[in-house]
Amino acid sequence: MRLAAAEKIKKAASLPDLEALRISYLGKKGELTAVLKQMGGLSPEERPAAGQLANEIRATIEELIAARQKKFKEKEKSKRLVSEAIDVTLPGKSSPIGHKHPISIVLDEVTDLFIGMGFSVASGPEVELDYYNFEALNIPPGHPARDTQDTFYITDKVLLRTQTSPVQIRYMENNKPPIRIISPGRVYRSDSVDATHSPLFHQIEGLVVDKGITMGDLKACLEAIAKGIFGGGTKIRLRPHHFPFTEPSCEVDVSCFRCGGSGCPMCKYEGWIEVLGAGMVHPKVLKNGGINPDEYSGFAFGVGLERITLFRFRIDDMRLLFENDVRFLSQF
Ligand code: 2NM
Repeated sequence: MRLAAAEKIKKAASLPDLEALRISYLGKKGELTAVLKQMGGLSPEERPAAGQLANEIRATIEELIAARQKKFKEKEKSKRLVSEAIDVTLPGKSSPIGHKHPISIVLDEVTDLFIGMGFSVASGPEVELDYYNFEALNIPPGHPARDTQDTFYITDKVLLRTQTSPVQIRYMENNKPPIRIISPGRVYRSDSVDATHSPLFHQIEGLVVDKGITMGDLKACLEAIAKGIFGGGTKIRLRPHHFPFTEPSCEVDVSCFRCGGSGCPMCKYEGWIEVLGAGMVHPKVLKNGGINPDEYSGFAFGVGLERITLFRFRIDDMRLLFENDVRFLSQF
């Protein structure tokens, strides 16, 4: 039996084969187990020798199986080491991390310029009350801006803000002068999409209120900002205009940053490019903000961020800023 078992164990081709052999000899119904069970039939003189032999055979079979098992396991392990090998010198898979959107780049630049001049940043709701968006800003009922053709109304009294000036009314209600804030954010107007319009765009508005603020302060402030954005050689020009919330009001042009003012296709040969609106805050608007117009005066301005971004990066179509095609955005 010992020889037969040794031969079979040598020929076993796998771990399960070995286990089957172990059971066939040493299991409950195994050959050797059967021999041991018959020992009771032997005479007392025969028993010790037979028992010793049986134990030796068991030990031999166990040893042989264990040795084969070890070989199989080693073989399996080296196979696994080969098949699971990792080349740690291969380059890793990189995850692209992207960068700021061009609108955010310009927003952060402009914000930094204002912060450098002592302004802080204020924000407020995009879903706004009619009162803060129009009434408090001295925009009377019937004014074209209030038309449902131009403004997204949610109810009679609730709308998507069309400018960020409501933030400034709210700020005046809650803060005493001196006030120096900018309010950047999304604004909404019922416009069709084209190269220069989008129903959602971004504005930065600014408000300064203190004793003795004049149009001279307005001009100096905006000139510094224009130089910061468009370069140190930039000049500004104020043209009379009308806004309901400022009096007097003006539009502000910057000297063309492409030709320097001599005239080119960029400025349509005018030498100047319109960039923002501004003015001295209307006394009624100050009053609506809880500020006494006999004691205080202020200037305010509003600028469209998309327009500035298009100029800044020489982009010719606003739609590119909203389509978010990575091939386009990755250029900035
Ligand atoms: C503009 C042009 C002129 C403006 C006015 C105010 C407020 F709330 F203080 F009255 N905020 N922003 C303003 C003034 C905005 O945008 C073209």
